[in-house]
Amino acid sequence: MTAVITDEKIPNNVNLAGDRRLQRALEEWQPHFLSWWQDMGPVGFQAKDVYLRTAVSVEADGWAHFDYVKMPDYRWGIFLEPKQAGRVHGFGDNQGQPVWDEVPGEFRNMLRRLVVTQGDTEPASVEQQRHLGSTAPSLYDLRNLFQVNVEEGRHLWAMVYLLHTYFGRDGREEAEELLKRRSGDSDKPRILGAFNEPTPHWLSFFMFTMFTDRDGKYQLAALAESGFDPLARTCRFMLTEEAHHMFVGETGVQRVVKRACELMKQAPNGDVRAQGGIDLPTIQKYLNLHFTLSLDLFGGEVSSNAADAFAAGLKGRYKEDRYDEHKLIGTHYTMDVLEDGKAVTKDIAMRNALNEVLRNEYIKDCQRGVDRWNKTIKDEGVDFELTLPSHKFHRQIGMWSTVCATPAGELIDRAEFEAKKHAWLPSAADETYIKSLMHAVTEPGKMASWVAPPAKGINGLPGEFQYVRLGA
Ligand code: BYC
Repeated sequence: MTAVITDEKIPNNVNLAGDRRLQRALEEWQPHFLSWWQDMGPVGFQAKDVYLRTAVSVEADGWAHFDYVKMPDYRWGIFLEPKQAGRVHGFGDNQGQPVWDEVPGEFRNMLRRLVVTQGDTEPASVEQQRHLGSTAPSLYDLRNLFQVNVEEGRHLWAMVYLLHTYFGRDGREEAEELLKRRSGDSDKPRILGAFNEPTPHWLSFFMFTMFTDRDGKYQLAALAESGFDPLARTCRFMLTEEAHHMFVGETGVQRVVKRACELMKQAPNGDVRAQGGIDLPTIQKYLNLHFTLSLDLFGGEVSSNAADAFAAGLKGRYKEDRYDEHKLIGTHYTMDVLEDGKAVTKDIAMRNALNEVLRNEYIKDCQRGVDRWNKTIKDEGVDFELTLPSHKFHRQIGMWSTVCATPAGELIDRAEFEAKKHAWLPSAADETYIKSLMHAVTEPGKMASWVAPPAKGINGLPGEFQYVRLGA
């Protein structure tokens, strides 16, 4: 069961060949996926050899194989973590009962909605990033972009496998719809807000992979607890790949921060922009933007959807087994809520507060990343600190979307927010400046002016390795 069959049309460890109907259905979906990839995937590099990692096993040691591959030939496959014998529901109303191998009828719609929402984000991010290849700051970064893109494509396969296998005709229809919606399209937008925002340049890409992919980590971890066992096993393996995406984001921003510090020290007046770098206050504005867009992805602060999904045993908390109590009846969460236009602290029934509980775990993880960036700044001998803005600042989903707040979390009126917002969020002029820096650097080992080289290469290879063969 756990061995991966790689010589089939669709590599898999789910014995696809043993279910001819399913195999046929997925083999019919495959050309639609490839046609979407050609139309909406990375622009301009489809015929190039890229040094990519491909999942070939679900074993922790040696699950990946690295080699040159042309992206349309990437072996997108279906991999589930091995089944744990005797696994039981870890939380919710059915805690202690055996997990489900089939979709429970009464929760079918809720489960399909979760799978479709998760699935929709994967192609959306590829669409958002499709133009970045032509301005990559190095071959190393170009390769990392494509690695992230092909793996988001595989994550789409993971959700489509669940839709085809467990949801019959409507699952197949949803799988087609996943290829029809388009990021940012006013007629057929992607489902969640942040996945309709543009990723117009590499600073956005690094912030996106730091903050938005990290939402992916927390949502996948919550679904990895699911009592619907195929979903749990699928998400567990997806998390293995997700770690590299957040690495790309965190180290990407860290390299921009390091370069800013180096340039501050080089010029007598410390003017980073005059030397083709991105100054720390501008980095702070993009941090503010992408962090808050990602906070929205956790949904409303008080949510009956979250309560229902937990009660049903479909979506748990981050690392559910760290908690002592798993039913959450009669317990409360103390949190900030908005009442008569004012922020007050209240006890909210725990099941209804679960989006906020997950968001707060996520915020702690983001803070750890920001602390590492601040260590870089300190090590460079520069006096500056990056900070995460308040969860009340610049929100578009949930209760804080109805008010305006400063990055420190003080509620202010809209006129004051509008007057000050470009001190806190990127302005059109910032955006023009950042875009003016974006030029492809294609000589192996060389970097654009605004970013420091990585500490090490991919898979133990040197920084000057030819990660993408542009001449090929
Ligand atoms: N934008 O009860 P509420 C990733 C809707 S990222 C637009 O407050 P709920 C990745 C909501 O659908 C992880 N609409 O929230 C990263 C509902 O609509 P309906 C993706 C939104 O339902 C980088 C209404 O508002 N995975 O993997 O508890 C690259 C009230 O909802 C938004 C998942 O999200 C929004 N931001 O929570 C690639 C996991 N937020 O039903 C990939 C699956 C809420 O009234 N999804 N709404 O029409 C979920 O668990 C939940 O759907 C959410 C929302 C956490 C998103």
